[in-house]
Amino acid sequence: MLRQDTIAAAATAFGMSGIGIIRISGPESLSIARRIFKPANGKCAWKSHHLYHGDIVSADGKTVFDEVLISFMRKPRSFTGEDVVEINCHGNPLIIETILTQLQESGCRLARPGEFSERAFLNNRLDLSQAEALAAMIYAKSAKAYAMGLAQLKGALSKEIDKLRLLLIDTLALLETSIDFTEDTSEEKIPEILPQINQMLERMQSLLSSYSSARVYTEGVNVIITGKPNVGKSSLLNSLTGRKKAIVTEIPGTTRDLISDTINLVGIPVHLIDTAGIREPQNIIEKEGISLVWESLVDADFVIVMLDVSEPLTDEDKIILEKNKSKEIIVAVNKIDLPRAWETNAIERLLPQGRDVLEISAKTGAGLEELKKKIVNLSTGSETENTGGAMIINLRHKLALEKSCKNIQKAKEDTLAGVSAEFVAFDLREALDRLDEITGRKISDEILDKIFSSFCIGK
Ligand SMILES: Nc1nc2c(ncn2[C@@H]2O[C@H](COP(=O)(O)OP(=O)(O)O)[C@@H](O)[C@H]2O)c(=O)[nH]1
Ligand SMILES: [Mg+2]
Repeated sequence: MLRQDTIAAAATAFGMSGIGIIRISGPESLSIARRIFKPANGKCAWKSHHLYHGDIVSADGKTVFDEVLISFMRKPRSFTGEDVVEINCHGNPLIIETILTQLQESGCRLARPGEFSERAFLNNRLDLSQAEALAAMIYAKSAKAYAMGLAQLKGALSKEIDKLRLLLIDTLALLETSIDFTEDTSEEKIPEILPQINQMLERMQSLLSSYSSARVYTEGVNVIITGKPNVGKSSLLNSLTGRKKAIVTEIPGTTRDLISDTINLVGIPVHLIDTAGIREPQNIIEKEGISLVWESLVDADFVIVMLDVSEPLTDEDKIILEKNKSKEIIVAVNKIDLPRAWETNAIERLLPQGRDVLEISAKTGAGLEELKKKIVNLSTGSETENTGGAMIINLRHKLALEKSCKNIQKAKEDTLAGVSAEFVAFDLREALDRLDEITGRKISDEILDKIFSSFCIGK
């Protein structure tokens, strides 16, 4: 891959701000910067990692475009590992556009999305999982997701993968000696590799199990609010979010579309989805609305089934409880501010074992704190095992690790079945390749392109 050209892009978001930063990387960074930068005091020593004050000017020096601070970071001590110049200009897209145009006229090419990170990776400044961690941090929607990205950037995952890699290489080495020196395969004796294999499997499985708990913080959980019409589903959505997103009326069947809004509960993005009330539909619109509910239930991490305590229970309530029996549910008995038509023990036998019932009022807010706590508890139910701070927060990593784990599992079965060492070694080598995809030690250009092109420009 030819990487001789010099690239430039805005590193800060498009919009008005105090300052905006333009990043330039490549062998010509400094000479290009010299052409368009006029130091305030007439000269500039361009010492590495120093900040200089001056103007960005046209090539003939006659037009001033902005007053800036500029810095030069000599390779390899820069983000990309190449010569890098950063211009701190004023944060207006018009100014940034103008400076980028000047840079292009002076020999820079506009960077593709993720190209700075890609160069950092190709110059061994970061491994692939760390480059992806940067993206995860930038897109993090909660403090916890951000912290997990940071841990990965600092190498928590890379270290764990490296440990697994060394174990694999040691095991392969053991196997390979037996392959090399045994001529007569009938006498081949597979060395004792099961302890290593078991250790690897154990580490991999706990790493894999971290994914579902990490996902709770990175992507959040989908919580569907369901129940028959008029039990207060839309009111609950509005009370929990503090916004008036869903229309609330006393007319049953008001909500038809799925209405969703996200709240942050102790770092977990909780996507609440209000739905049409479930009953025998009265018209085609309501019918469509109700079929949307059944479809959305498939994607639900869990379900809040709402009941109205001020009205007698009906078959509709029972059907809804019955249909959600196999799911993680929270039963919320609403309208406790009104006189009761039934007592909570009336529904206990309708529920699966161990499900408790929360009493709330979407109107007064009673019980909503307990409801939030319950949502958090259910979301974080599958707590992480101890993986030394390493977590899998990225689907690509999870899939690669799963494949690697499968290969090792196969190697284990073959070992136990007394299959020839060569076959076992083959599986272990496959497992190693999958691990190397995570850190990018061994990965196709095509996959690399795909990963980096999903990053934003200027990263
Ligand atoms: N008193 C009382 N009324 C409620 C409560 N929750 C909802 N309501 C009323 O019940 C009716 C139906 O509420 P809505 O949220 O539209 O129910 P949905 O059809 O399940 O979405 C409205 O008139 C609400 O004001 C509550 O906790 N207490
Ligand atoms: Mg509604």
